[in-house]
Amino acid sequence: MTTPTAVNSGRSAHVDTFARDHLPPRDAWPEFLFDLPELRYPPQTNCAAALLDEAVARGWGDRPAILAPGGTRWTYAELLARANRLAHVLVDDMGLRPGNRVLLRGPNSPAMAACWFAIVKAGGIVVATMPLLRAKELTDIVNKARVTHALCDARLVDELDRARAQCPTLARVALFQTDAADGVEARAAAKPAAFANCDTASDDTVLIAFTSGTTGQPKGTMHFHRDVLAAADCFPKSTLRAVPDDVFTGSPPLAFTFGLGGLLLFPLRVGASTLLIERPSPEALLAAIAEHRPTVLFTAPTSYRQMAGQAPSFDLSSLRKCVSAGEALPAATRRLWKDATGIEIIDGIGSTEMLHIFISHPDTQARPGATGRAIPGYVACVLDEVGRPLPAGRSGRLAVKGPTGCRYLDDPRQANYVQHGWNVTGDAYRMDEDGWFWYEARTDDMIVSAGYNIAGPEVEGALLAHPAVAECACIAAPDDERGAIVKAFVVLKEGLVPGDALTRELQEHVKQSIAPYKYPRAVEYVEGLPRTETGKLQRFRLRQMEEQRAREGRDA
Ligand code: 3UK
Repeated sequence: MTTPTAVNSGRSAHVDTFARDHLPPRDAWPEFLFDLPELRYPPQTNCAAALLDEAVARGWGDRPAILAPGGTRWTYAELLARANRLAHVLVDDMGLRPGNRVLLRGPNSPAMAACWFAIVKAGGIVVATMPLLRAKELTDIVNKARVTHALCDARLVDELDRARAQCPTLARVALFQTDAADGVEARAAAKPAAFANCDTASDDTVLIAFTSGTTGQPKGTMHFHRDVLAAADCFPKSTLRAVPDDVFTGSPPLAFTFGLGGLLLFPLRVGASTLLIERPSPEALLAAIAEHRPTVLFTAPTSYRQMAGQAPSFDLSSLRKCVSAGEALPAATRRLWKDATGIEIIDGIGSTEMLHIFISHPDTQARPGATGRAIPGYVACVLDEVGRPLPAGRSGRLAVKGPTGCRYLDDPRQANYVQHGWNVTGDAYRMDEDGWFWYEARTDDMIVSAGYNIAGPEVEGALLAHPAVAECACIAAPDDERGAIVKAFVVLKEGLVPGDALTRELQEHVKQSIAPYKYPRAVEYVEGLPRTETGKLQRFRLRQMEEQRAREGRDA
């Protein structure tokens, strides 16, 4: 369906119309903003051509594009040739038709990056999955997106094999990172280095990204070729201010749009390079930074916190810019990283629905505890219960609009995320007089105790500033008298022993730092906290555990 007034509508190249047929109805889309002239892409746009072929045409062919520990160093021209050969494998050998969905599965690696571009060049739709997903989760995704093809890292094929019996649409699977004769690399070697890119419309779907970490059926978010370029033309240019000599690195998987943008699209859009690390634990990341000297780092708040402790043993002097997203960045973590490296972290909130970051700040201006302001290209506000914008200072639901936005694949939850043309992220925020946004909590993580609204992350922020606390999570625990109380789950720093005296000290510390009524009335010491593969704290798991305990307590 193309409406004559729609911006950027082109001729679809999709012969397989599944994606177009399962977009939400037009009136359920958010409003899109294309005020910045650089965001008006030609009606026929293939984002892989824009990112790779055009980069080489621009004269960047000999610049480094993809790096990996172990010595891989591909130039833009080499990456282009590899992606082209792989695109031939997909089209000539595997029968890929424009609009088909291709599962892409592997840890961050040069081969994974080349496969991503190959799928896009051939007009396929990338459905990338986190390396740790199991057969059940893969099955749900394959069936929801009616995936027809898969490119899978040979080391991760077992779970995919287990899923296949329940995946009737998935007809063709090929493996990469293998020497096998029927592997992708061997087949690609016999193909030409040139490929005629699929002439996609700027509003053809190019990726379906599944959301991570919450309960319920996974939601697929659909993004167009133009969305990918818009994400790459907003945050990296206006806020990160990346330059061609930058070398990016970090931890988020390419299957998470935070990682796809930060570790692939953004560096290539500005002519920079990216160092892809397969197992980016805090230690591995620190070692890779010391050895390969990247300048831009993308990772999550907990990773910064863990790395800060070990930073003195590594040479991190190459780093210029550090981006944090995925969860709120506690002021204490911002401080630790600055003390360890001298660098002011760039916080940014993004979401799978919005594709990437929409509220952030340059490293030259930071307000500890605040996420930032709407970045150029986006507008944001705080809405009340009925969808009216609230004045500065009032807390409510964060809402945003810009060149990217939420389009769920065939999902009634579209009406939750998109209201009155706004994308409503599910976060409780406050905006100040200067347009800075202050994070409070996920709307469902708000703690209501004796009639007070308490944001768990604020209490966590206070606890994290205590020297004994390594990590913590604050949730609502059922309480007969108050409805709920704030309960803190605390992981202590190595060598420290829990006890009542410490609990009283932590409680006192919170009362001294924020409004006393917010202090955790219960503290439980734990060895670790439940997190998603993308590093997000799963507070709902702790909440469910407490609710279960309360039920058992009543039954006993
Ligand atoms: C939370 C934050 C406070 C917030 C993401 C950057 O995280 C990403 O996508 P998801 O779909 O989750 C979205 C939700 O995560 N969040 C993310 N960043 C922040 N909360 N401060 C932050 N800086 O609840 C949001 O609604 O997994 C992040 C780029 C791409 C992404 N997909």
